[in-house]
Amino acid sequence: MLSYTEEVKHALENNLPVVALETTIISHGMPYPQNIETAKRVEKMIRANGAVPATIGIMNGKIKIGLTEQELQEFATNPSVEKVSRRDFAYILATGKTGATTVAGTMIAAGLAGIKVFATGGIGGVHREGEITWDVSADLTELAQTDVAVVCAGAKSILDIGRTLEYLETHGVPVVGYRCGEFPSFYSRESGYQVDFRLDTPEEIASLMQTKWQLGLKGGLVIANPVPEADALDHNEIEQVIKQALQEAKTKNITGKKVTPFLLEKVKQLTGGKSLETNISLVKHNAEVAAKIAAAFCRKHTGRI
Ligand code: PSU
Ligand code: MN
Repeated sequence: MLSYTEEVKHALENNLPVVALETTIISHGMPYPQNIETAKRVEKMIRANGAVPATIGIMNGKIKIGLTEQELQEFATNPSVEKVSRRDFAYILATGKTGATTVAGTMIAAGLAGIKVFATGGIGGVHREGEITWDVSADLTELAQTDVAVVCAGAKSILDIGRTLEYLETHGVPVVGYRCGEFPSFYSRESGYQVDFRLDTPEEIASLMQTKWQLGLKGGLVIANPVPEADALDHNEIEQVIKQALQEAKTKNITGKKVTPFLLEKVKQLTGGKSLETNISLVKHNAEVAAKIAAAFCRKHTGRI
């Protein structure tokens, strides 16, 4: 069921560093043409930092590990591409539909392919008022069970960050700050919450990953990498925008898997596109850091240190 591009196949067979990338961010997280431009630039960034990019999605009954340019284009432009989390995975695969994988969906595929590092924008989490709606992203339960390190810019404050971190603690998922002590909130470098552990080098992160998995402690790690200072948005300003977006989602009765894409699009509109620039910048930065971590993990793993 797994289908690899030549480049990814060669890298995996030769124990070279590989970084997984998701497709939901392309199909449901950004508008065209910025989505395809970003997808290509992110792949380039990973290659420039010594790793091979593997963008993951589902097509024609196959789990694609690595996409051709034409396939990337399909994810970027076809509005009928489904959003695939753990719940949807088998259905989309079995029916031959095209599915863009979320953080959870991409972790499942990366886990099957033996890819240990994954770069994304932000992880899903416990939504605000989640104690009433029970809207908790399957990204969190996936992090609890699948052995992949997820490099992200934290979680958006469309979520309840405090409860998201509590959930991760309960499930034994380490939240590591890469060169930061505060957990970032995607558009801004602040959230008011601390990370569990701060580490300052890719080598230290690779050591933590290796030790965790050698101990048989199943599950992922969150590697929080704040958006570059120059592209960060003001925390208070974005908070106002998010409140407005959440209000509109409530009025329009948006529920289930539509919630996150709806809020992302609203925030983009309300910031006049500024949030999209920030989004692109942080994804590229995450790709760079993920490539360095993948390279360090490979060196450790193969004893080439
Ligand atoms: N957060 C972002 N951008 C995104 C997503 C989250 O800042 O594109 C996407 C990711 O694919 C993530 C998914 O895994 O949304 C979470 O969706 P849900 O809350 O429905 O689990
Ligand atoms: Mn949800």
